[in-house]
Amino acid sequence: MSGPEARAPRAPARFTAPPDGRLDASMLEVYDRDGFLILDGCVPSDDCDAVQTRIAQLVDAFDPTTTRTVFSTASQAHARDAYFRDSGGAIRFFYEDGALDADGNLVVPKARALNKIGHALHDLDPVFASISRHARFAGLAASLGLAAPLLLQSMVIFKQPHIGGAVDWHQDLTFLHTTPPSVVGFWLALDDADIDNGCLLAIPGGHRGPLRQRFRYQDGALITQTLDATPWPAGPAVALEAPRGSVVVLHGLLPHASSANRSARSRHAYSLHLIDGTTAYAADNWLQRPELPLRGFA
Ligand SMILES: O=C(O)CCC(=O)C(=O)O
Repeated sequence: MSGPEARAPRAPARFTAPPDGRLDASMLEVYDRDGFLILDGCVPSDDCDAVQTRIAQLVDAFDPTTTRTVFSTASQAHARDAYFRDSGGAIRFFYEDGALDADGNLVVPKARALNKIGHALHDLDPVFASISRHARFAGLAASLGLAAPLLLQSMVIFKQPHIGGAVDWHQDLTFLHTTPPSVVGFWLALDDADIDNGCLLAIPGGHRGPLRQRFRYQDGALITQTLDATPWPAGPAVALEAPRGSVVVLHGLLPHASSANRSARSRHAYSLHLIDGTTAYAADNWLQRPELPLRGFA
């Protein structure tokens, strides 16, 4: 299928976030139907400010000469680098495609060069630990039926003005596989996200289709294995426009993507992925944390 821009948007259902994160029957019905839920006003502005201040501090302290790893869902070039492979239990910085020249030098200031920071902010940084373990997220996880929620992966996604690249269509279970499937994403808009600056796109109901791929280790290499070649559903995608503070809940089998940021505005987001500790986490998943045990909300 062609890139994320190829699909025409239409308006998705949206709700005002319940303060304790506990979803009511109508919200759960929409989540079951569409595979996503937009919860407006979920995280107060002060908390978004605290997260953005912390991001600025982390970027300020980051020495850009310590890594050259570009994160690209198109080339998957990052998969070859130990810097990426070991990032499940660390706080690592990944560049946007095009941010480095052929000699590996930055062609834009470092604050505009980053694609993302990941993948254990929620365990290793106090500000991210606090936002991630807020009661509203614990309530959400409980409502969604996670019997023993574990916070697995966290990312700051920058989607920089003008150069922020597209994220190709994917299902999160591809990357964070459990048996039975349990991964769920909480995606927090730290800036207003809309069609012009590369908001999330999703295919409503697409979570009822099969898992298409797995991104996993095989003989020491990270590979993308096709499990099922069923194309993504043909219907139009929806643009999950999200004002700052909204949280989009994403089912692990939901096909989603985002287009490039062609605007002059940033589109920062914080994405947190949880699994159910009662399921089996695949030993060949890319993300492994041998030295940092997974924790829940306690
Ligand atoms: O923020 C984006 O553009 C993509 C995020 C995503 O795919 C995710 O959080 O699962």
